[in-house]
Amino acid sequence: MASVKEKTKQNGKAMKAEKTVHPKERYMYWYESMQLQRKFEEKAGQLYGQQKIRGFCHLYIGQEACSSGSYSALTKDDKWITAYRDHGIPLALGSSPNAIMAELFAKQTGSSKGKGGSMHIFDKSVNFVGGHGIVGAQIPMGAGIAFSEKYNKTGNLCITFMGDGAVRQGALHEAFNMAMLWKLPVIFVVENNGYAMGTSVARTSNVTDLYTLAEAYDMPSEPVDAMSVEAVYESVSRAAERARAGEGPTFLEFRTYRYRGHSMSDPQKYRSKDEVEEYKQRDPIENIKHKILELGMATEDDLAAIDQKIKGIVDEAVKFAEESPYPDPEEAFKDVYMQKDYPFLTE
Ligand SMILES: Cc1ncc(C[n+]2csc(CCOP(=O)(O)OP(=O)(O)O)c2C)c(N)n1
Ligand SMILES: [Mg+2]
Repeated sequence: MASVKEKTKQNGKAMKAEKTVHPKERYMYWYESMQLQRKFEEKAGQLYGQQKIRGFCHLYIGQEACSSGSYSALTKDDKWITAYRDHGIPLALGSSPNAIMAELFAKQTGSSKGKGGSMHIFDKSVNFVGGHGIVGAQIPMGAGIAFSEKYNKTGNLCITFMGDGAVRQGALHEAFNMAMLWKLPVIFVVENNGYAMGTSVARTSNVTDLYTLAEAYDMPSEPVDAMSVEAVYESVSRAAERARAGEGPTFLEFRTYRYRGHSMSDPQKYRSKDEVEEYKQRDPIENIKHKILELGMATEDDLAAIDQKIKGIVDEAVKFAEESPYPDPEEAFKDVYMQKDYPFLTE
C-alpha cells in the first residue's frame, strides 16, 4: 500500500503548496465549520451505537476541508450536490444542525421531513440539492443544474461532488463530455478518499491519478491536497473563476481520507491502522488550528470558546431531534409525483 508521502508524489502534476495569508474571518470560519462537522458527526456516530439513529449513516470525518474550503471560495447563490456522505456539506453551508440531526433521527422536523434519512439531506435555503444514494447519479444532475444556471444567465455555478467509486460510472463520461462541449458552469469534484467501500482506487482501474480522466474531454483538472483547507479554497477559487468567465467546467481531484469506516458497520480489513494514523497526522482541523495560532489570528482560549459553543450547538441538536415527533403516516404520500398539486406539474 502506498504511503501518504508516496501518494502525494505519485501524481504527474505537483499539488500546489499555498503560502497566502487569508483574512481572519476566513480562518475562523474554516476552524468553526470544520469543528462543527467533526463534533456533530462524532455525536451522530455515538447515537448510532445507541440505536437512536438507524439505517445507513456515512460519516465525513477527515474530509471536512473539502466542504469548508469550497464554501469560502463560492457565493451563497451557487448550487451544491453530492452523494450520500452528505452531512458535512450542508453544515458548512449553514444549514440548521437541528434539522440535520432530526433527519438522522427520521423525525418530522428533519431537513427532508424525516423521509430521507442520512443519505438524503436537502436544504433549498442554502442551495444544497442533496444527498444522493445511487453512486454517480448526481454527476449528470449537477451538470443539468449548471445548464439551468447558464440558460437563465444567473452567473451562478454548480459544484458537484462525487466519490472515487463514482468516477468509474458511465454517467461521469457522458456528463463530462456535454458539460465541456456546452461550457457549463460546473465544478466537478472527486473526493478521493482512497476507497469505494472496501475497494481501493488501485483495484478498480489502471488510472489512479483520477484528475487525468478529464483530459479525454479537454477539461482542465488538477490534484488537490484536500487535507489542507487552504489548498481546497485556492483550487475551487480558480475553477469558479473559469466557470464564471464562461470557460466551462473544471475537474478537481481532492485527495482526502475518511477516518471512519465506509458506513457504520465496516470491519476495515482493507486498510491498516498505520495508514489511518498517518492521515490523522495531517488532520485538516489540527492544521488550521496551528496556522491560526502561528499567525496570531486567535488564541488557544478563543478556539476553546468556539469548541464550547459547538458543543452547545450539537447538544441542542440532539435534544431537538429527540424531542421532535415522528412524521405522520400520511406524510408518506406527500412530496411525491402522484400528489395532485405537486408544484413541478402545476407550475
Ligand atoms: C449505482 C450504485 N452501485 C453500487 C452502490 C453501492 N455502493 C454504495 S456506496 C459505494 C461505494 C462508493 O464509494 P465512493 O464513490 O468512493 O464514495 P465514498 O463512500 O468513499 O464517499 C457503493 C459501491 C450504489 N449505491 N449505487
Ligand atoms: Mg471513496
